Amino acid sequence: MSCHKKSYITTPIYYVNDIAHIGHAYTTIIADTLARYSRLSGLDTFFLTGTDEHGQKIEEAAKTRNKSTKAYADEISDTFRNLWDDFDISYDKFIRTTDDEHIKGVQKAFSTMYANGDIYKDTYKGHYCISCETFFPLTQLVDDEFCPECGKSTSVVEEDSYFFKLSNYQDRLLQYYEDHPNFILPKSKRNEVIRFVEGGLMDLSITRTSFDWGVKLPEEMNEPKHVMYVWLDALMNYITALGYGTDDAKMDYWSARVQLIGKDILRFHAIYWPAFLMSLGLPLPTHIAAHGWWTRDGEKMSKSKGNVVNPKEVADAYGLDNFRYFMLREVPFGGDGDFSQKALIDRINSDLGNDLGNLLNRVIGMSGKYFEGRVDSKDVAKYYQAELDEVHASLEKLEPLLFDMQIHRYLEELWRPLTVANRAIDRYEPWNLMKNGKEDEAMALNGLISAILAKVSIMLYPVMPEVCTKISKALDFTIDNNSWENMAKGTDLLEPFVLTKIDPLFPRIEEPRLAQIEPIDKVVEKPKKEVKKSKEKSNDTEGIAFIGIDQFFQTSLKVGTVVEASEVPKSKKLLLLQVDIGEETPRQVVAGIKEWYSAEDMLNTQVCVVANLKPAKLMGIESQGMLLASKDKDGLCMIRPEKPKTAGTPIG
Ligand code: ME8
Repeated sequence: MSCHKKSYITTPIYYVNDIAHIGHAYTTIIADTLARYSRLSGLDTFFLTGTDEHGQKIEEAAKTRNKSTKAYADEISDTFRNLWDDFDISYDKFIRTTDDEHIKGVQKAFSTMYANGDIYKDTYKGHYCISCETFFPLTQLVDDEFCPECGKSTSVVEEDSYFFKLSNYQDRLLQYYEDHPNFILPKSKRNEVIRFVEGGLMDLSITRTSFDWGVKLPEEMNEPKHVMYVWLDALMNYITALGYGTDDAKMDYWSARVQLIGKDILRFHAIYWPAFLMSLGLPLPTHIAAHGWWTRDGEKMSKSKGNVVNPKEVADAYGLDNFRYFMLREVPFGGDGDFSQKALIDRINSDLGNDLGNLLNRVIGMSGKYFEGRVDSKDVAKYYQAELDEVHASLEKLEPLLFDMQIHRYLEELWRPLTVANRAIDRYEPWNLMKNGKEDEAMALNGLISAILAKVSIMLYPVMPEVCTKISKALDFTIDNNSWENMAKGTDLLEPFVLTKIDPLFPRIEEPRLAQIEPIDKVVEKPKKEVKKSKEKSNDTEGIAFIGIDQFFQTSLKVGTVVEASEVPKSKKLLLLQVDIGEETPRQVVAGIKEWYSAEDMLNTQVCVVANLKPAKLMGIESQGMLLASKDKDGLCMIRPEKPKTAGTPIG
């Protein structure tokens, strides 16, 4: 292939505080799909993944397991790499932030930003959440203590620190977002970032002195006590992997085409990272694409919550390609998805089995019965031009959908040609064509169906490489840049060939294959303290934690009427409500519902209020109750009485 255009695709580098779950697999599988598509379409592609190994969180995780930090990091980093190898992830480099070249590159970046006047020394005083490796001002803490992101207790930090002049970049960043409307995908996330930056950027503390598991400052700084802030260190991996600061060997791959992340780390990638790059005088990536959460029973799956699903177990039980298809098809990119075996089985039986697998069986049956397996496409256009046009029109729409991160729509659109094919068999009835002596038409139908299967499997290959390779073998063609160019993008059909019979690709699944999806804790031993805590919680039968009726009645639930509603200034999530619950004065409730309800929507509506919760502060505002609501993949809705009730009426 003569095209040398470069394409660089990255995943986040994952923390080695615990092993991978399906959230990590999701990010990596999307990135792998993009990388495979890139290569198929003839781009010179470099795909990077790896592990993030410095910082206080890792140091503490190692300590609780009585291991040296490096030995612990080595062990967990290997589990990530082994999983990606098991999953045949087509990465070109697996970077570790403990690699020498990376460390040198980060130091070079620090020196360059310092020389450019973007770094100065001062004292940092504030709160730090170790779990999120993030500094928070007091005003953002819950109850003056707890992290607004993960709810864990923060610690007060006062130490000498170097700062990066992030505040200097506010205007340039806003200008950049405006000039590059597709920089942050999906678009809804872009608005969030813009609002945040408009709210004002504070300079960023980028070194720490209270621990030492990190990259040291460049020698010329003569500051042996300081180590780099883990996010500065980590973000630089995207360029140090290309040789930044050492041999620059692959820097011509920069800038990246797509940097894939989860929405938890959008701020770091859409604000800090571009500002660092501007300071270094390097171009910015084309897209920062942030996907949503995989949840379990509505809660974000996370290593620290211990509610995670082991991707290997799922892939072993249901097939790796099926699992890949499910993840990418089930959830619109950017939205959240609850993981369920039922949804996975439905996708396999329906989309894959009924639509795709069955079509292959039909063409195997048809060509076997009437033509001893032979397929010839010479008359396809003569008899089935309308069907071909429909198929090509669908295929043409695909590529922009993929790089716009509308992967579920890509797959949806890719299924249309399969519908055309299945419909053509039903409509033209090959058995009748044969009975009526229309052998040419029947053979052309064979050619049409085979061509559709070939075209679909080329475009599906990046998502389901193994299955599509099997289909291509049965249809005697190769999936590569040539067939992509000529058959998937172009209108070529298959050369005459003899179909090879293969076993059904998607045998029907009647029952869930995993009795219960094991929490991943079973695989890696948890620190003793946490195991005990989770045991204490579960005096349960089959996963349900029962409570007594008295315990239930300890919660005071009341119907309330919202009598005032406004937005909490500078908050993306919070509304401030005054709720009448039949007391002398209304209760002030700060509710995290602004993504789904405006203040106007809430005014004069009824809600269900937990009335005896200890008051808590959210963004410095006291909240004296909590509203009942329910959230699934389509969003959040309030729980309300079916008919109007007097404010203060008890629920129970
Ligand atoms: O944040 N659903 O590492 P991390 C979907 N080291 N994706 C999920 C997920 C879930 N429930 N949980 C995690 C870090 N992810 C830093 C990154 S990059 C310079 C440094 C995925 O191990 C998602 O991609 O906490 C998320 O952004 C990433 O794992 C966080 O991984």
